Amino acid sequence: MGDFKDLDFDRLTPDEMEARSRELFDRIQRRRSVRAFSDEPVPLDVVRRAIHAAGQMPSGANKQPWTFALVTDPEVKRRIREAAEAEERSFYGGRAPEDWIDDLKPFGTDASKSYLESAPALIVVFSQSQGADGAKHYYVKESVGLAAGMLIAALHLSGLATLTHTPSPMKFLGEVLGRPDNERPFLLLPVGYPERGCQVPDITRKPLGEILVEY
Ligand code: IYR
Repeated sequence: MGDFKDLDFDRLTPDEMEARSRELFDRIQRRRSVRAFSDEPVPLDVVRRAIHAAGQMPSGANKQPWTFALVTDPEVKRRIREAAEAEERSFYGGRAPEDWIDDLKPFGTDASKSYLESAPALIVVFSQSQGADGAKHYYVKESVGLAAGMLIAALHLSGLATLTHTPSPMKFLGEVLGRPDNERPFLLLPVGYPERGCQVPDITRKPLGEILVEY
């Protein structure tokens, strides 16, 4: 057995719990994916801290099977945009099944991805199928999904907008960024401020009664 230490845990009063949970919900409820980014620079230490927060998530056997690539270099962003748009052109130009294209209509998306250059930062989340030394990793997708969710929440709560962008296939991201063979692209996250007058699709989330079953 490994070493153990005392748990650091704040026991809140019921009133504090109620107030905190309401505040968090009110803030997180307002998060929306943004596709029109201002090119205004963002405080990169805030972005780095959000990545650090993402890295606090639980993972299979605490292997922490994630790598976060923070891209601000305009030339690297341009290369990512070019490669992503090539994939998206083939997706929208015939590779995607008709019902998928229909499901995307409310979002007004197309193969043009100018936000990959206008957003001041891109974060590429990589999952590690195994350690750099060949060590076994467990529940990799689940672990990286947890970290990605925290990253999005942390950026939102820090005052930054994001988009979860998943060009398919995403293999080019590992190539452009020169990542090692044990890493697979999981998510591409443009980060920045919304463009002035930014519009978002008028969609809603399911009410609690539709997503919760209690026993
Ligand atoms: N990757 C494409 C298509 C796309 C797919 C889903 I599922 C979305 O929720 C949104 C877009 C694109 O980014 O345009």
